[in-house]
Amino acid sequence: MPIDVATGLARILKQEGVEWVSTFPVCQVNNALGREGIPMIMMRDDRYAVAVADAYSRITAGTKNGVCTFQGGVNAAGLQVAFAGMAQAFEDGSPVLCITDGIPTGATGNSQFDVTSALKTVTKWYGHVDRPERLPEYMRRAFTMLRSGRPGPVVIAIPDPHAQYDEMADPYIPVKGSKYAPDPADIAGAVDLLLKAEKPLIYAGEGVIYAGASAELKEFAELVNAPVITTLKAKGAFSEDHPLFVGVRGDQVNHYLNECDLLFAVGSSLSPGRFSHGIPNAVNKTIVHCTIDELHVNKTYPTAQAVIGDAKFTLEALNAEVSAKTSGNGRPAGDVASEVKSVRDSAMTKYREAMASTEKPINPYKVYAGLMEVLDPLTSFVTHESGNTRDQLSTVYETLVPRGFLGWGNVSSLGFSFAATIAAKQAFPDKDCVAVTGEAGLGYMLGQLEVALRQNIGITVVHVSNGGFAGYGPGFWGDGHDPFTHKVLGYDEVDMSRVIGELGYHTERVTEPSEVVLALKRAFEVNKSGQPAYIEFICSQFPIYGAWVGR
Ligand SMILES: Cc1ncc(C[n+]2csc(CCOP(=O)(O)OP(=O)(O)O)c2C)c(N)n1
Ligand SMILES: [Mg+2]
Repeated sequence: MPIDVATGLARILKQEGVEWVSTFPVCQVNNALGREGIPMIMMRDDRYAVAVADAYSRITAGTKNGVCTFQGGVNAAGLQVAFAGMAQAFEDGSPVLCITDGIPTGATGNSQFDVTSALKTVTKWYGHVDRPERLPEYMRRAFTMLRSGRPGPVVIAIPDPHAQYDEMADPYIPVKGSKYAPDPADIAGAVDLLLKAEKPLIYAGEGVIYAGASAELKEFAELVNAPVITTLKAKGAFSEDHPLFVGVRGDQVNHYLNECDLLFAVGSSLSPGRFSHGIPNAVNKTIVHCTIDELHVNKTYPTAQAVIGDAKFTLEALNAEVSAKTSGNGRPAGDVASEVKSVRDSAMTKYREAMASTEKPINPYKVYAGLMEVLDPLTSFVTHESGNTRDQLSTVYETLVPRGFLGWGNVSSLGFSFAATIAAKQAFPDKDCVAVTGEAGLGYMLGQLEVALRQNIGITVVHVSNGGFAGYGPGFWGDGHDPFTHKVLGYDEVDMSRVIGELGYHTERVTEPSEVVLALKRAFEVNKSGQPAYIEFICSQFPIYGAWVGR
């Protein structure tokens, strides 16, 4: 049967279980998606089209693949804006499928922006479907890349959506991703080092979440009786009410990163970046590095023992090896958990005080305490923005399950939280989904707010409204680091709750600390009927949070 490429693509997406696609027009395959009955969530710009699909892939830990479409080809305006979203997905390793128009044969080389070379810098794989009959082959390869190895974005470019091919010549069969288990000799080496160590520390990364290995991580931590820290992106990989959980950041994390003699990393690239820890005094520590990709082994620090493979297979093998070498007893218990508790309690004291604050303007930690009081950690989704909401929530917000909180950003591109809550509501329609933002993130998402109304997506945007970029300008914390660029019109000049209320959101402007919990409850109540909410909390600038540990 002859079929056009765009229709073939739509059918393949359905075969692969794709339930919806995020987009910003025009992309030449969109009409076929519509005709084939694939719902489209139309965002209001191309970066957000990518970001929603990207977030969906993250939130579902790659068990589903977010898919987006945007304009490309000879008029690559959409693609140039979408580029920012792809760069972010590539930076954070998100398995999102991006579909765009390809440059037709005979039209290459006419524009200044070189699509092919640009896309190769932000993708795991770039597939330009140069002949219509190659569509099934390219889609098989795309889904193989999305579901195997280190996650990352994949682009499919379609130069001619109307070109015909024979659908039955190479019938499409959905592909399965593959995982690999580590070398048993590396597992033995890792466990030998671990059992020799006096103060091991487990450093868990997002690979644990992608591998669905939280249960295996818990078993491992308990068996070897070692404290656990998680990266920002892995927040929730290890239940934060567990007695061996140290934290994501803050003085207690500093304490353990400094005093450990062996750092046992699982599912992390161990890259010291802007929003992650360095390993202090690394030359005097033993580093065991369990990762899916050799790219990260021996990066920055010498790796004493690398273990390359899927985090779940790795942890299963580690658990078996530790049990075998310790007659099933694991490492002796000692008083690790009680030490974790006391180090953690003393580090958390100042934040717990801020969470109980009754001062006005409202202390931002009071808002986070309200979220923790109102939300059920098992049936809610919270995410941060770039700025203090990231730094503060990742210091104090207690997460009990993977993706109960989405931490994001090796570098964190402002505005992503709105995309993340839109995606979260698709992944978990029954969960309360909340984005917590400051002024800057809100500015990015303003143009997108209409989407939640149009699509009846009942999410809540919590705005920590403090009139500027906190800590950038002067205050009780000192001079600030960007004193020339920190002020925006604040709550005294603009009432954002009225602005956004006019759009049709349920909005409130909260000045009283005693109203925090009640306002949040009202927001989550209206969300149930599909109405989005925006709550503006009039807050102080309070740039206090747990630090990242330096090298
Ligand atoms: C795309 C992008 N550009 C620039 C930045 C740098 N940046 C990070 S946070 C921030 C300002 C945050 O201020 P606000 O949103 O008011 O949050 P607050 O810290 O005051 O709660 C800026 C400019 C960024 N993270 N992402
Ligand atoms: Mg602010």
